[in-house]
Amino acid sequence: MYLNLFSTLLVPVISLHLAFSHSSDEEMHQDQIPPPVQQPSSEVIQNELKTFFRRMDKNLDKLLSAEEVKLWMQHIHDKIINDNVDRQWKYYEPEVQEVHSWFGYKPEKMEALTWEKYRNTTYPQNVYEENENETDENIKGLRVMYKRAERRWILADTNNDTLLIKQEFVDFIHPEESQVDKVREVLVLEAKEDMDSDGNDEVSFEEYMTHIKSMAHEEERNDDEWLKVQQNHFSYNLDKDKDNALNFEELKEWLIPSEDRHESEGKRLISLADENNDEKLSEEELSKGYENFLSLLPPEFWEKYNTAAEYATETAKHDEF
Ligand SMILES: *[C@@H]1O[C@H](CO)[C@@H](O)[C@H](O)[C@H]1NC(C)=O
Ligand SMILES: *[C@@H]1O[C@H](CO)[C@@H](O)[C@H](O)[C@H]1NC(C)=O
Ligand SMILES: *[C@@H]1O[C@H](CO)[C@@H](O)[C@H](O)[C@H]1NC(C)=O
Ligand SMILES: [Ca+2]
Ligand SMILES: [Ca+2]
Ligand SMILES: [Ca+2]
Repeated sequence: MYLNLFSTLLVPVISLHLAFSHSSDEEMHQDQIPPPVQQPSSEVIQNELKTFFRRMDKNLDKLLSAEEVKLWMQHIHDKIINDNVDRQWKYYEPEVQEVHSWFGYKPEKMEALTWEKYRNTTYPQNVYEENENETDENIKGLRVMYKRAERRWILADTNNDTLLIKQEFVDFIHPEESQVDKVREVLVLEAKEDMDSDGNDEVSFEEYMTHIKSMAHEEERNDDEWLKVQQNHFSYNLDKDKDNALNFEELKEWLIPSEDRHESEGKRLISLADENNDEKLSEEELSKGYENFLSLLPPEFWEKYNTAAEYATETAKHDEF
């Protein structure tokens, strides 16, 4: 459940997918997101990790503590979020206009984005101009996303002026980062809508398994051991009141854990490679267990490889014609 590293970087900058790249589905299944098409070699990764080891090791004791790993993960995470918001904000070309700030009485000149411009730029016209007789399944699917976007927009628009300034746009794109409980909860609503197929406002065990299987790889779906792990996770960790269904609160605790995810993830990462059990990582331990630490590498590192992969895909596409 750590950051959405690969999916954030893999998809083209300007796509619906990216605008919703923190949709609950991906939040839940990040470990199943495929790595970049063009994988860097293990030597390259190990070297890169060594460089960052020195930057992570704040107190220069040549060991990484859980706290140091946590701070680094926060740093990488913030960078990914900020880069993503910057890119999208630029793409939508917000216009400078007079905006009422929260504190001042006078309007300020600021960049702001209107819903109409966002909508027109993101969706085809037949998505937002309702036609009750629409038969195209693709359009129907986009309408669901459109409605969600509308709901997010209203929640993110803190001063209710229908415009989003950049600060509000962060909540729109990344509700999970919001300081506002109501904004974060929109992810729970979206997940519930995805999974609750009988519409009784809860996610039953069957609905949960159907969803988890639909997100999994073929081999996993047919692996009894894997199924057992998912079932146990539901029963022992998620379904707190043991009524065999997930209510809103249970879904919320799953999707937006109240504990500091960087902190628990830092401890977990260390435990994966801590051979001498001192609860710290040496450079050697990091290097040996490098496969566990891909998420510690910054976005620029992966971008290099994705750009190459995208180029290859583009070239292949052109070759078809
Ligand atoms: C958005 O598209 C509609 C047509 O669907 C058009 O009438 C309107 O002027 C457009 N607005 C902007 C801001 O582009
Ligand atoms: C949708 O279909 C109904 C019945 O076929 C028809 O009466 C109605 O005018 C149609 N609506 C639109 C917007 O095309
Ligand atoms: C905006 O609207 C919401 C919901 O109607 C309300 O709770 C909130 O206080 C409003 N905020 C401002 C700044 O008017
Ligand atoms: Ca606003
Ligand atoms: Ca249900
Ligand atoms: Ca329950």
